[in-house]
This record gives sequence, structure tokens and C-alpha cells, in this order.
Amino acid sequence: MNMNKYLDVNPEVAQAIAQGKPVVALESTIISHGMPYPQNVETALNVERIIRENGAVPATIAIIGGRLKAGLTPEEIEYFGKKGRAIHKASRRDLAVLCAKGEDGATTVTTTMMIANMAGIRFFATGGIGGVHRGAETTMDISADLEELARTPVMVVCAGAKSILDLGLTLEYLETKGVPVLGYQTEELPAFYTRKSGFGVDYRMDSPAELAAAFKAQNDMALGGGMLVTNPIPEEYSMPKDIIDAAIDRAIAECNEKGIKGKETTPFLLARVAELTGGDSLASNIRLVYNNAKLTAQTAVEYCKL
Ligand code: PSU
Ligand code: MN
Repeated sequence: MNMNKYLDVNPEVAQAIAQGKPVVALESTIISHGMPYPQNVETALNVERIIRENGAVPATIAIIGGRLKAGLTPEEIEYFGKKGRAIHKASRRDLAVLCAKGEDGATTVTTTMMIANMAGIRFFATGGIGGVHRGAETTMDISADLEELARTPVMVVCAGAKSILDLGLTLEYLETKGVPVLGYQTEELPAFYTRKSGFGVDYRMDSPAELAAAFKAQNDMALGGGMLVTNPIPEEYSMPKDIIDAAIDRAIAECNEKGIKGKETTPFLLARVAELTGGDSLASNIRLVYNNAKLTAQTAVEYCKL
């Protein structure tokens, strides 16, 4: 069953996959680089519990000692949370080298999709995805997440994208690459901390069954590539737009002043926005991840009935 000699699928996850039961992948960069300790660990463990409560098996994904892991123990989650940004942030370009060297890596949306696909997992819940950065006309900073969505058949459920990105260009890129962008009970792309962005999604979908049916059709036709589901943060946890916009503008200005580039850009901006907005943005971030975990598990359950 396990054809990939670099991959370790944990026994519970392997059994669920073999029996055609719903499994939901989770990323580890959100733990190590996306949130501070100890809230990152607490969130990751709660997300696994929410996925179970909604009828699916969680598989947190990471690279440990050069092994691609689908399914972590609570101790391994604690290790990633504590080590934080000292862990190598692993994108597609890093996978082979980290495996050959026997090193650890925190998986981004890109590498979580890749490893989920190797393991046979079709669903993945996260907070926000990477995209086309503001100023990409000159920096060419476009997240590998978009290219992965174009090539790997995994449904990614997020709360839209933070406006550290150029949301309009991110949507254009996804359109070019043929990635469907679906809004869950909304016509508008959510902007992570806020429910609205001013940009439209491709289709509004109103139930987990509807999402599952669309993804089934895409896979049955072997169209290739993923599907992006954008799930707005619940109203009661969303943030005032002016406060979050001001923090993001300031964080981007500081990033440019400090000359931060490449893979460091997103972790810097995430941490700086969290600092500038105080605990409020972290609380919102945690709540939207829980909301996405629930929807992803429900969709995976529906998919298994098809
Ligand atoms: N956006 C968030 N939270 C995150 C990330 C993005 O709101 O934790 C992480 C994800 O792991 C995503 C990665 O895949 O950052 C994108 O990094 P880059 O922009 O360097 O591709
Ligand atoms: Mn980048």
C-alpha cells in the first residue's frame, strides 16, 4: 500500500484510508511559523479533536528526521510548536534535500498537499494560504501554494487570504491555473480576519454535500489539480477592517524597510500583524481554523458517501 519509501502513514490514518473512511490533513507550518507557543500546540490539538467530533480522522503532516509523516503524535505536535521558527519551513523545493539529509521540516500548504496526496488523503484544512504578494510586479514573490493547487488533487479549505497578499492578483493567478475558488455560503472571497474582501469567488456553495459533489466530479474526470474552498470567519470572531488594515500596512512597510525577502516574508508579516493587533487577531485566527476544520471534516464525510 505504502509505495513511497520516504513516507510514514500512522496506523490509524492508514487504516482509515484503506477502509475508505474520511481523513483530513493538517499542516505544520501553521504550528511552527503561524502562531506563537503555546497557543499553536493547543490549537493544533483542538483542531484534531474537532475533526474527530465531525466524523473524520485527522492527519497532521510534517517532516521528521527526513521522514514524511502523515499523522503526528501529540508529543510530535508539541515538539513542532516549541521549536517554532527554528524549524526549517519546507516548501516543494526543500522536500528532497530534507529527506536526503534526514532533517525536520514544517510543511506549508504546498508540502502538506504533496504529502497528503502521496498518502491518499484528499482533504486538507488550514487557516490562510500563500498567494501573490503585494508588490509582486517587482519582487516576483508568488507563493508555491498556488502552483501546488494547480497540480495536486487535494481540496484545501481556508478562510480566504490575508491582505498581506494582493487578493486580486492571487485570484487572477488561480484563474490562469484553472483552480476553482469556491465560497462557502458566500459570493465574496473572505479576507481571513474579515468576512469580505471586495472580490468575488467563482461559485457559491451552500453545503458540505455540494462541495463534495464538485470535488468528486473533478476527480472522476481526472482533471488534476486541487480545489480551493474559502470559508468566512464566523461573524462574532471577525475583526474591524480598519484595525487589521492598518496593522498589515505597517507590517508590510517594516518588512520592506528591513529588506526581508523570500521565505521569511510571510512568517515575518504573520508575527508582526499578530503583535500589532495584540491578542485579538490570534483569537480570531484560532477560531477560523476551528471553523475550517469542522467544514473540511463534514465535506470529507460527504465525499465518502459518493
Ligand atoms: N498564511 C496564513 N497563515 C500561515 C501561512 C500563510 O495566514 O500559517 C503559512 C502557510 O503554511 C502557507 C505559507 O502555506 O505560510 C506560505 O508561505 P509563502 O508565502 O512563503 O509561500
Ligand atoms: Mn514567497
